[in-house]
Amino acid sequence: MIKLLVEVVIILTIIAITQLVRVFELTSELKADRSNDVTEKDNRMNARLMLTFLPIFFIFCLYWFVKYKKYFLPVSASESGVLTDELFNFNMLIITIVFVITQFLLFWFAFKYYARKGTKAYYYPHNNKLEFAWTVIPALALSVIIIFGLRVWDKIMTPADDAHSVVIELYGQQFQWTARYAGKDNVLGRTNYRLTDDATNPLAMDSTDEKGWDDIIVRHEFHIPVNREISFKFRSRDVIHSAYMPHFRAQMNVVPGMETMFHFKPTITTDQMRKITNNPAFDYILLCNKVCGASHYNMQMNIVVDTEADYEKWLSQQKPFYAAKLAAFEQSKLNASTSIAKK
Ligand SMILES: [Cu+2]
Repeated sequence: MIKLLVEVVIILTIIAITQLVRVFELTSELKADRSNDVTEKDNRMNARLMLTFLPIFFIFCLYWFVKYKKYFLPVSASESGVLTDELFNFNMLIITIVFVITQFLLFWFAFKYYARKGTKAYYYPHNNKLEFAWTVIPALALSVIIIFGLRVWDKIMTPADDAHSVVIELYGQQFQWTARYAGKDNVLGRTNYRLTDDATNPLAMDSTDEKGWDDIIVRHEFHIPVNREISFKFRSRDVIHSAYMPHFRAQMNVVPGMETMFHFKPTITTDQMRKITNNPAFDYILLCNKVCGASHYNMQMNIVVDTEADYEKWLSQQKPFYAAKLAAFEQSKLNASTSIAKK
């Protein structure tokens, strides 16, 4: 009831104010008061202000661009990222040129054509040449952008050659990432979501698949070798996540019920990037870029890009998830071959 009364009061107040303004307008009209009319002097002043704002506006834009440049990403650390950057910069170049021209004209025209006594706006309804120009030029510019974009997309999204890549699965769940390496056979073992068990089988691996016995599960931080193609397979346990590795210009949706993929070749090791960015604490990072729940902001994992030797050393220190099964399997193979040799 109180809510309704408040609403009625608000509406009545608005009506009262409107009526008051109307009364004020009518009385000034009766008194032939012209103090509220826009004069040529006012127009001239506005025009000059427009001209003053023109350089101020461009200086303002430039200032913020330079001020926030430090928040830009450093150079791309992957081969395909360089292509993405080229595409992005090309788009930004076109946008900047159009922005400068249109903003300049906007302020300049407001200054040049302010209303003067005795002048009338020129009625100019149609011009074929102009119509042609502002249809064809943007169409050409868009075609170039789209063709350039499709070519880059094609190069980046062609499926990886898994046989010659390091195969890694990134598993997303609320709210953490887990990496699974394909192990010596470079093939990821089968999974089945029904087997998910946080304590014993967090990635829902199917233990009957031999290919999975050498798979390695890693949390908090994962390593990749420099200058090798890395083929990522993404899987989600619960909702849609998005694997985002900004320094490699890589992002892919991680969708429950289906496998998505992305591949890239890192070109700069973590140590090199620390020198480039002049930041000894720099780390590559994997983030979630889909708002996936309350702790989405904290869903991240460090990535270390190693030299080939460092990577092999790190990998040799990791234990396969089914280490015992693998050992037994290898032992049985060994026994079989020795028994064949004995025969
Ligand atoms: Cu997420």
